[in-house]
Amino acid sequence: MLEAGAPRSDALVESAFPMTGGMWRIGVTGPPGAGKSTLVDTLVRELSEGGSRVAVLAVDPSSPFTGGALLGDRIRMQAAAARPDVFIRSLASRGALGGIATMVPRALLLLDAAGYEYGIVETVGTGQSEIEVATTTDCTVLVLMPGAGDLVQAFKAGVAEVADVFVVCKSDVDGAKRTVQELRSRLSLDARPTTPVLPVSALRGDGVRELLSELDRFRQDSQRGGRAALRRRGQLIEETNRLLTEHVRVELLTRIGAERIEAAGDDLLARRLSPTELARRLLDERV
Ligand SMILES: Nc1nc2c(ncn2[C@@H]2O[C@H](COP(=O)(O)OP(=O)(O)O)[C@@H](O)[C@H]2O)c(=O)[nH]1
Ligand SMILES: [Mg+2]
Repeated sequence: MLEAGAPRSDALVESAFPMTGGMWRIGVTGPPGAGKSTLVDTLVRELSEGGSRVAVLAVDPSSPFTGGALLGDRIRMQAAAARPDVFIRSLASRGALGGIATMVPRALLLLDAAGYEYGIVETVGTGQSEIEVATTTDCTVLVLMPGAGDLVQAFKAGVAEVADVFVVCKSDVDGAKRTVQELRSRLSLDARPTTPVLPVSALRGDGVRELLSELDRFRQDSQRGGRAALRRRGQLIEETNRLLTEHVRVELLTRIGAERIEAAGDDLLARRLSPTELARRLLDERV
């Protein structure tokens, strides 16, 4: 329903809203193939075995969920997914009405109201919309592979800026140690020396406990210091702004008649009319 952008979903989200706020939302982002799905599998298993209800939204059509995991993992994961305390869903990142950035927070809200204690969102951290998704969670984990390429790219694309915890996945392969060191010194240069950088091998299970306790520490710190509430406050304001912008745009276009802009195409191309002038004229006659 949310994916179809049905207006009825507004009513649903509105009635669910007062019951939300209990879920802790973790964003897991990083380049394709970094090991995100495999890591999420592991986290889900650990959390659900610990007695928590976990919901996962995977916004990554290129890598089907558990697609990268070993066969044994996959079978275990399917068993986990069949349990009532685990919810796993892939969302198509293209073609969704209102875009993925508005859909994810709404889907999380409904899962929150349904009583899931953890909401994990896997996104591919390459584009702006993925960064947006990452910033609608309480904690953002950036997963990188050993090797300098990912690292440079993540800082260039701005994904590194929104990361609260860094994971160097596949710590069982060559070069992982070096990547951890490079990442740490890069973060020191950026005046973020305390940002955690953790080597993890989802395959072997190395570092998973450490990651879980780091995530827990982050949660406690940000809840105690009031940062979590402040972040959520900002996100809710941001979401309202996004909805308003969209409503105003649609309303305005409906009143003006979107086809009139289309009709002026030749005048624009021939330089008889500039986009600024056209926009001003349409706005003027509306009042
Ligand atoms: N050696 C090694 N390979 C891993 C590890 N985690 C994931 N992989 C492999 O990396 C590939 C991509 O994993 P996947 O989880 O699908 O990556 P995603 O695209 O980031 O979700 C798969 O072939 C995995 O088996 C790990 O800890 N060590
Ligand atoms: Mg994946």
